[in-house]
Amino acid sequence: MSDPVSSDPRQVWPQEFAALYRDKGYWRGETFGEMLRARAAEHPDRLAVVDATHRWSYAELLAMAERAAQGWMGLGLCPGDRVIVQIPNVAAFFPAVFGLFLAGLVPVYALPAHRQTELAHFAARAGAKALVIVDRHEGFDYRPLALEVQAGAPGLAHVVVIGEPGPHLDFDALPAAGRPLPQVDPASVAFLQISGGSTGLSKLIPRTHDDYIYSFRASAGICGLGPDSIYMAALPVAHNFPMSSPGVMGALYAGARVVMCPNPSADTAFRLIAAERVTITGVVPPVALLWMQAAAKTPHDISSLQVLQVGGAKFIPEAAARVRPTLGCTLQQVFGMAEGLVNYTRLDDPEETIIGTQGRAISPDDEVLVLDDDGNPVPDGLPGHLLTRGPYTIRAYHNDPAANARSFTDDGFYRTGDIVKRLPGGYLVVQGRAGDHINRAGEKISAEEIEDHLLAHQGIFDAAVVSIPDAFLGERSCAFVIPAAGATLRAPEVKSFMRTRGLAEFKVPDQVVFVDEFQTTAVGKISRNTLRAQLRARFLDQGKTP
Ligand code: OOB
Repeated sequence: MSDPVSSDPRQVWPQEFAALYRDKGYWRGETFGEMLRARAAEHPDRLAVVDATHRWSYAELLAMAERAAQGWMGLGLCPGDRVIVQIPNVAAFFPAVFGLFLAGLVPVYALPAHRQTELAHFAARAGAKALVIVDRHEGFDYRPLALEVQAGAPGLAHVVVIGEPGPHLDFDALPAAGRPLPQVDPASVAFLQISGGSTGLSKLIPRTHDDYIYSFRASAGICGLGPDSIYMAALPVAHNFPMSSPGVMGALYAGARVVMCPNPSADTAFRLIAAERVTITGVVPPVALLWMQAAAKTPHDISSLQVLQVGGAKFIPEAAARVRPTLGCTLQQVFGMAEGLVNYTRLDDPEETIIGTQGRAISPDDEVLVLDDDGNPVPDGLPGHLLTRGPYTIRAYHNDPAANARSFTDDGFYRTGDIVKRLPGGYLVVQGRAGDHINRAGEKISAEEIEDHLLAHQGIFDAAVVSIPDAFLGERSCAFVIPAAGATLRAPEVKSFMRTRGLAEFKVPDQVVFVDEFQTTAVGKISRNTLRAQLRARFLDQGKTP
């Protein structure tokens, strides 16, 4: 018997909510495996997934996923077991992941950028039994990394490689279990996704078949996906945005075609848009800025693109207004979070709504509260804290009581940490964040996590990491460092040290500023949040530039 995915009773929706969401037809008792089976039965020969070297129909994808499911079970994995999936934007993502779903196994989606420290944390927190990787991608070899991870994670019994396996197991050669596939409960946790979060290490987000399928089925409708749509995944597919808003899963639900783009550079993406006649894709604001710049000079015909979705971080109205003139397509702003709630501007909204807001929620039963610091509702048009509850927003993180106590109210609302204004009609305008994380080009970095790594340096007495506005990235990270007595430190040394910590490269501070002390006006101890706010203000007052 495998241990349960979660023992936290808060993780499941209270009975009355589950009944409501089923009655309203949001939760339809469908699983990921059944979804793929249904599409393969309806249109077996239609192309489902394409990358540089593969073109697979729905029937082929299902056959490969069924074979993979047998392979996963053949390893001795049991329904409910967690498997870390670190696969970049390649077609092979789908047979591997749908194989896990069919076998009742639970993917834990890591980003290609994650390294030993992050993967070890996921392995421990999820109790993962296996890790699946590709051999190499974009010049990086994932096999030595997997060895390192395995060395520090005793429960991680298997590493499976798509491609040349090296010292690990070959995905294509896993022996079949030869048993029937299990029945999978649609109310069970289908996968765990990674939260950026403000405090400490990433939290794991448990999403059920029922709730997640609702979110991307409804998203596919809102984003106008049909069988003729061609969706390109330009951001790493492990992210909730390209996964489900409507993302690759919404596209497969709609019987559309998915194109896997290995990186979001304008050259790679435009080449694929032209070659595959892509109709819709989603990017973060810095990528949108690069694409708008590149569009004038590109040799590629990108006129098939009908919708460019932009989300993950604030897209300023001045940039938003340039999407249609430069790229010739409709902008859709997407404001979402891996914990659940996703807002979209609608494709037929007036231009000023598309440019000036971050959209409105997917579901009529998304409960959206905008509250002041004391928890009282604020009138429309004024900023407040965004809290939410609904048919696809989690009620708790996986195996993390402390984070749950902080992030959820007693009546099950998720405290998003975002400051928003609500406009009539439910449209939201994001104003900023209450918490301390850095939203660096859509990647969320916890200040606390980075500070903990900095403090591991012997030459550092204290450190505080803050976000600094950045014209391109939206925000960049700045580490204020007090050197230890007698230590002589330079910024490159601090950055090199951070690179030895086994972290995703995007977590290395963009800037390091040395200070003698953290000037504080308050007496005694002040909270880290206050300290960071003071440092940010001091930095901005001085008008420092990188
Ligand atoms: C998406 O998901 P996460 O989990 O990586 O990050 C969520 C946070 C939000 O709480 C907010 O702080 C920020 O990212 N955010 C935005 C935004 N979209 C996300 N801030 C301003 N404007 C936007 N449009 O980032 C995500 C998940 C699903 C769909 C889209 C984005």
